[in-house]
Amino acid sequence: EQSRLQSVAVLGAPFSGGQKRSGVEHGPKVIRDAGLIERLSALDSSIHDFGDLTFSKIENDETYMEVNTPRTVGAASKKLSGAVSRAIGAGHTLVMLGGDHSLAMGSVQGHAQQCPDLCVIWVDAHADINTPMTSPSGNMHGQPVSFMLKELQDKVPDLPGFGWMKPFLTSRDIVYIGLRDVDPGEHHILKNLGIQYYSMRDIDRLGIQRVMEVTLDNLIGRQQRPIHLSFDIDAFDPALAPATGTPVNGGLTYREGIYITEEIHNTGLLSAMDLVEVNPVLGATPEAIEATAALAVDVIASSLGQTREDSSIHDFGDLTFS
Ligand code: HAR
Ligand code: MN
Ligand code: MN
Ligand code: MN
Repeated sequence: EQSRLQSVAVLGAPFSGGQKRSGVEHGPKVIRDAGLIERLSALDSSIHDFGDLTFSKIENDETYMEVNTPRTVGAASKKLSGAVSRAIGAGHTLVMLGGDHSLAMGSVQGHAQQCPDLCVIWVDAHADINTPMTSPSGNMHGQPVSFMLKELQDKVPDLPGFGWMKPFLTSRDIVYIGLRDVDPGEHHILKNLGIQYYSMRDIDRLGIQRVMEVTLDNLIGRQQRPIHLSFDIDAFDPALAPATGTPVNGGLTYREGIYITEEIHNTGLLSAMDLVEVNPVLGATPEAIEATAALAVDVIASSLGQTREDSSIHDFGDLTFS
């Protein structure tokens, strides 16, 4: 009997155009420097490092309907989408290293090109579901989900740079975990569309075990389908992940975060993931930067099968009973 080896593709997206704080484009480098590839190589899968995408500068990218740098963000996500679609099409499980969270438009859309029935688990302090009209900042990293949802089609204007992007997800295909900083317009959308979310308060009430049980039951209880995990490092408490652009107090503990990823791995359905918003420039000390990057590595390794119970596979053969 031949065991099928899972094949994992790692793709860096050094992009910061979805928000205003520079440094998040160095995320892929610091996550790799924290030993990502070595750690993944110890797992039962084959690792293909696809390196980093390069994004070209777009001149005169004026604000459009109060959205900042739409052409830059649109072009970056379009490029990422193509690369993700090719990697998934070639049979890999895809790991995207951001970069800011606007990139999820590209990664989820590219994934959906190959897997139209996918579902999304969005782990984040923020809902990232502002439309250009509800956004308080104009930053596109706070808006990616609104561009994906079919139900919001009429609420999202055609932006320059986004001709390639048509909504492909319904509000029943996504669940949020970790929310604690949701804008009024976002809250209105979540309630209106009946989108399922588990805030930090819900995790306090239910416990992370129950939250994952209900999340997975709702997304894959009736039909098995590919999972896209979009993990924003700011879901964690800032004490654990200080090097990020928009930290919010009261976040996930280490154990809650790792429990989420272990449960997702155990479904056997993880097809692609994003790890975004690691910004080394915003770490106060080298230790703060290293801790954030090491945490990102733990999240990815755990999503791909690293366990807290057994660090390696040992075949002890069979006992014999006389
Ligand atoms: N909701 C705010 C906005 O739209 C802040 C979004 C922030 N950031 C992220 N994404 N890191 O999760 O501007
Ligand atoms: Mn986010
Ligand atoms: Mn966030
Ligand atoms: Mn496994």
